[in-house]
Amino acid sequence: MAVYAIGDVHGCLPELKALLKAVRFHPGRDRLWFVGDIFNRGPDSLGTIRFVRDLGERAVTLLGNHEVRALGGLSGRPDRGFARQMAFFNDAPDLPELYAWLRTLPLIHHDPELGASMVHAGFYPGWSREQAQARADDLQRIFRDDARIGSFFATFPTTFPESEPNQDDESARLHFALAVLTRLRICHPDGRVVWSIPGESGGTAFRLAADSPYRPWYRLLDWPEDDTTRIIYGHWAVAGLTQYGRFSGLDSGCVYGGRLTAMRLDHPDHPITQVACPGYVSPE
Ligand SMILES: [Mn+2]
Repeated sequence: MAVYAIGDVHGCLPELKALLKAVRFHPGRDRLWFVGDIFNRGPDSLGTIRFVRDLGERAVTLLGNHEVRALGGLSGRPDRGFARQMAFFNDAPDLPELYAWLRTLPLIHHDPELGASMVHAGFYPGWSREQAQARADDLQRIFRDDARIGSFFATFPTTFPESEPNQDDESARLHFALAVLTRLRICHPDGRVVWSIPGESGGTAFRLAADSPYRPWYRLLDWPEDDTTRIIYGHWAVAGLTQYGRFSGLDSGCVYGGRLTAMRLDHPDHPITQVACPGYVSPE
């Protein structure tokens, strides 16, 4: 059995199929880990969601910020981005099934046997592994609960604090946690989150200069009990394929004309596999 982690697909179904062919993915034997953001921006979002969903137990798929935006929109709080970018959902006769599937997806996947963990964007440096997992579990319970998902997104803010809100504001804590797990890229050296840099456009930006006062989140994470666990993340297309110690950033900008990346997890020395993409959209 081979296990492959795959970077942000963003609706690039032809490239995903080419990548699976390149690694000789065997559906009866192998497993896939998707780092999130499987749809939006690329040429076949609905096809990609259905393809990945139909892999069933052969794939683990995380919620990325695009899946989260879809959950907000489909649960009754379409923001501008949802209305502008995700009209394809209106054309889906199987929308109820797709929405139901999206609501089951986790925010963190950890496999102790394989010695690997995956998150879409990153972990807040102030959390232990257990604290990160507890918040992800709380969020997943909300998304699966018909009575709670609507109000969670109805009160979802557009800006977030630099540090985790204190314990008596449960809703603010979970909003912050969701933003961190699906959007984090950089922090102040003391671990406070930097959500935007003045003068930079945000979104896909954050190409950190060598003399930047900020740090990528993974350079601040100190989980000594897990120093052998590899951590797989996506979301940072501008940084491209990144290897920093035990951290692997797999968003290599497929939909922007970069590549789609597969990393074999059960054989750490196995070379990375990539397929090129023609570039369906320009970075924002
Ligand atoms: Mn993302």
